[in-house]
Amino acid sequence: MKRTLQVLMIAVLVPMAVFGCRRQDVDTSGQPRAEERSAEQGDDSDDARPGGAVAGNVDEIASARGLSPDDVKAAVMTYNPSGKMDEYIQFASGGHGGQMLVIGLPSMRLLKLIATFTPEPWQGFGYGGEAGMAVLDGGNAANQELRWADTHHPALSETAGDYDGQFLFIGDKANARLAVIDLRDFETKQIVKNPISDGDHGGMFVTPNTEWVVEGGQYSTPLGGAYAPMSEYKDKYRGHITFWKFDREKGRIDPEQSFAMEVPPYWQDLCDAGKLESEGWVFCNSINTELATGKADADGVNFESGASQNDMDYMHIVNLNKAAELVAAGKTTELNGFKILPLQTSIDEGVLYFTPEPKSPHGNDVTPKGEYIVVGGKLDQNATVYSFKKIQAAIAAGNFETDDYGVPLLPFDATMEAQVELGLGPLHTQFDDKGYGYTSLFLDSAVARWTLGGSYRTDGAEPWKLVTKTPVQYNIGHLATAEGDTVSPDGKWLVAMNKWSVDRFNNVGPLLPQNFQLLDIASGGVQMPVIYDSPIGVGEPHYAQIIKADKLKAFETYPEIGWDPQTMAVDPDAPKAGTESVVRDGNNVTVRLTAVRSHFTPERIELKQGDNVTLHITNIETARDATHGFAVSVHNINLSLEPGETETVKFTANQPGVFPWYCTEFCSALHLEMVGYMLVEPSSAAASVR
Ligand code: K7E
Ligand code: CUA
Repeated sequence: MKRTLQVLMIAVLVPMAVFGCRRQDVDTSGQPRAEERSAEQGDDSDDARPGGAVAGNVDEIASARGLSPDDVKAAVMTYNPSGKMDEYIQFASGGHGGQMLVIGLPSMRLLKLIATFTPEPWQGFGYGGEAGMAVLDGGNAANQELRWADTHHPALSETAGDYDGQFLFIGDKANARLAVIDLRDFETKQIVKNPISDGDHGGMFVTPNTEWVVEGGQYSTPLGGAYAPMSEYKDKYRGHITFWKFDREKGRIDPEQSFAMEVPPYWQDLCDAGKLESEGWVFCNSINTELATGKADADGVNFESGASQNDMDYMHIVNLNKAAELVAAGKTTELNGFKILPLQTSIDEGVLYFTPEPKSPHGNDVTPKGEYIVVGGKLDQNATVYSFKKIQAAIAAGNFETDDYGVPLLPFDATMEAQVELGLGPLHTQFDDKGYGYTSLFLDSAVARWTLGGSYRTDGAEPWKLVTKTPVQYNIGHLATAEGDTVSPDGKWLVAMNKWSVDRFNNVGPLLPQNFQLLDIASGGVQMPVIYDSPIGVGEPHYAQIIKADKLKAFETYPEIGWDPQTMAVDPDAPKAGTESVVRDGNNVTVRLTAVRSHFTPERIELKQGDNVTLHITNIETARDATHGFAVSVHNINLSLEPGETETVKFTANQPGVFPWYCTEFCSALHLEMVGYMLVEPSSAAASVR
């Protein structure tokens, strides 16, 4: 009866009051039907497209807007009319926004921002929902609640070296943490804090079957949070490369099975996992092999020059399979309950080698078949290519000296395959399906395309040679090509992730957005034109990966009513329609709520000041996009309940008064009526005055 009345009310009220337009029909949800929605929007059109035909012809419009034929081509290549999906999805770090960006290619439209390390109200992440709070708290340091991150390198899970579309990992450089996102619902499921270090940079990179997620350190400190003065830098400070074990079944990192390698106190930098030929090995570049300790008095040397004295730093070459065997055999020590493979053990057992790399190295990218490693140099003009075979030969021949810590140092000439002169400040390299490498040139503000050698060259072109450069605007860091760091790059699209945008966008004040520029690397012959500029105004992204969209198989709604996204199963305790209740046991009150267009059940919660409240709420909708919010005024509570989802909030009703709660998603015509009241009766007359 109640339901019938509601439907009736909606049918009467909606066309009059809300949409106020003719030919409007409604279904029981209070929404216009899809066919009518598009017809309504295009009143004057004779085609099915919203907005109808474009006035004037293309040439006139282009000329009026001052667009060149190339501009028009670029527009046609990137424009998605309403309803057309993108072919690729880019997962980009959101930099110090602590989030992940999901961007469609080639349209460059921002599809979503995934709340990761930072509370985010739209997704109800970190605003009372127990699951999200637990995820965020999992990333706390010993004595500090952490609520932001500097995200650098996302890593999509891989199967046999190819993205499988299941999971996404992202590292936090500021606090040495790692987050796991499940791509079934694009939600963050786990954050883990490195127990032995508070900083990293060389993560996250996965091994070809995602057994391990690699986190390389950066600014060395005494491990485990110990104290030592900088005068004891050489002896007491250490770097780390941490290997997190991923349990794909559970969709979680297993810290118990994870371990860190102790390495010398150089500043480890980017890592990459070997693949195919080099599978089982990991490579990390490093800086500050000078062991600079900075300027704190007149005699000191600042890091900027102190850590740039040497012509060569050391690539770290790690036999991960061997390291894992040693860990399994118990050859570890423990620090803060975490397994450590001691440096001396790695040296004795042939787990760690170095080879020199020029000149303030950065970037470390394994070629698709795994036989070369490409390293940039921030103060160099070459990309330096190392051969995995040559590295192995040098190891086998015992062709090495040792560094100051006794780590075998393989001679540069013995491991280097080629140096490719590209321009100033080569950083990061990606690949395509035609045997080319693409390297970002920070100082040049350009993207270089160059020929790989060896088995990649079947076209007779000269190997290891610059082919072309495209200027980008400006100061490019990473770049990403479609599946460009997998065993089978697609050879389409390149996104230049530029640090500075300077004059590219309208002035929005002194803090400028970054600039993602889309380059067409597939259809322009030798040239790689920039065809789209996309401002990124939420933090400074570093790396991104681009996956074929059809590999992603995300839920459209949660599979069943009462779904707990944390366990990815139905919560047996989830409120369902007809089981709603408010149950008091002393001063513990359990509230079981449901939400559906356009009401909560129940709509009144009567509490006494001091009650401990546990509130379970289920969105019992099954329709796609029928999300409801749940926000309680001045309690810092806001949930986002996607269709089928169950959430739990716990709080103490300390504050007497009357607190409306309401749905924060405009879910239906009577969304404003989707409200409830929480009444908290004061414990005494005095307490009722605020
Ligand atoms: Cu070059 Cu953190 Cu990968 Cu930035 S790093 S650019
Ligand atoms: Cu539910 Cu608005």
